[in-house]
Amino acid sequence: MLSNSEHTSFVKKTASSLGFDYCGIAKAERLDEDAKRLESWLNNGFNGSMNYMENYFDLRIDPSKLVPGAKSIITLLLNYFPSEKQIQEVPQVSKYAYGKDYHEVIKAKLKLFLQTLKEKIGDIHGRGFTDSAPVLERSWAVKSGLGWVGKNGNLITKNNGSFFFISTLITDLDLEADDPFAKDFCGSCTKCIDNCPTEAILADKVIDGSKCISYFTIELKDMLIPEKMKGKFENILFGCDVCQNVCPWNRFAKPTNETDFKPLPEILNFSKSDWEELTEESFKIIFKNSPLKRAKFAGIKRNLKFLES
Ligand code: B12
Ligand code: SF4
Ligand code: SF4
Repeated sequence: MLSNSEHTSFVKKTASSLGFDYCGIAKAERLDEDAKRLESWLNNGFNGSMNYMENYFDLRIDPSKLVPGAKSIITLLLNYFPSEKQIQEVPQVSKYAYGKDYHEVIKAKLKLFLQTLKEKIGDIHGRGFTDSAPVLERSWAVKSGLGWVGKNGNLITKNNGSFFFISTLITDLDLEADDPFAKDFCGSCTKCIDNCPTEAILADKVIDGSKCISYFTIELKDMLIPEKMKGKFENILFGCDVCQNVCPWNRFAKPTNETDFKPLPEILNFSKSDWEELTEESFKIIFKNSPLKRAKFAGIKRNLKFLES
């Protein structure tokens, strides 16, 4: 039988062999401090119309409610920083959405991860999540020692910045935990706050989700973008990277090795009129496996219209 430390190094090796850029481990425990932050965020209505954020509060703060007997949270980061970018003059798509939908890409990796652990270690239980369940992913990433939450709300790594997806594997396997990330390297910088086009970044790392361009362009289903936001989006079509683009730590971002995140040629090459002339039929074919399908064709057209008005 292998020791905890041998299990831990096997977990880290498996993470790297599956292409994850970072892997950290935390003891499974209730997130009491985060519960207070989440409660206040919800009480302030910062979730806007994202009603799903109000559901399963208990599960969000207690991993053992998602995996009975949970002992460890494995947090994995996957870099999505692209090697090629859109030119500035066309409607902008957030970098996370350049390639294949990360939910699908990461789900497949997590499945394989768990299978590999079971083959090596035996009858363990676990569930992998990325954005797919009530899990406070950024908080676990800090607790696993991977980085700090910046003033822009994002998890930032000291070596490669913040253009990473986070996923977690909650398991009943006992592993050696990493030290939580205790420092904060934002210092006196306020670039993200100063540059956020809609003043969605508040004090103490709180983001008013209901004012974020990412929310308006992706999450606001079947609704018009409020008039008072007119003229604030510059030429942002889907998602928003402003608070990450201006962050000095993202000077250290390196292009992803994940071939599934290779940018769709249409995203790199579409002109403004290509977006305007896009039909629903072509949208469904081109963006079949893309995060853009979350906004649907109607959402993309609404966003385009909003930029013109
Ligand atoms: C709802 C949501 C949104 C909403 C609301 C944003 C928000 N800040 O809450 C909207 C649609 C606006 C959004 C936008 C974006 N999102 Co989003 N989103 C989520 C989701 C589903 C839930 C987040 C949540 O629980 N919010 C509630 C607030 C209260 O929690 P929180 O932001 O996570 O903050 C916690 C920690 O920061 C912690 N915290 C703060 N300070 C400290 C200090 C310490 C010491 C500790 C331990 C913790 C801590 O306190 C909070 C509560 O615990 C997560 C996936 C997930 N399941 O976690 C992705 C997620 C946070 N989003 C992600 C991304 C990539 C984005 C965008 C960059 C996408 C884009 N380019 O358009 C933007 C960034 C906007 C921003 N500046 O935050 C990534 C973040 C990756 C990273 N490096 O941080 C996640 C983790 C998805 C993923 N699986 O990769 N998102
Ligand atoms: S993603 Fe854009 S709108 Fe949202 S907080 Fe960052 S800069 Fe502001
Ligand atoms: S822009 Fe500055 S303040 Fe904002 S997250 Fe980056 S380092 Fe922190």
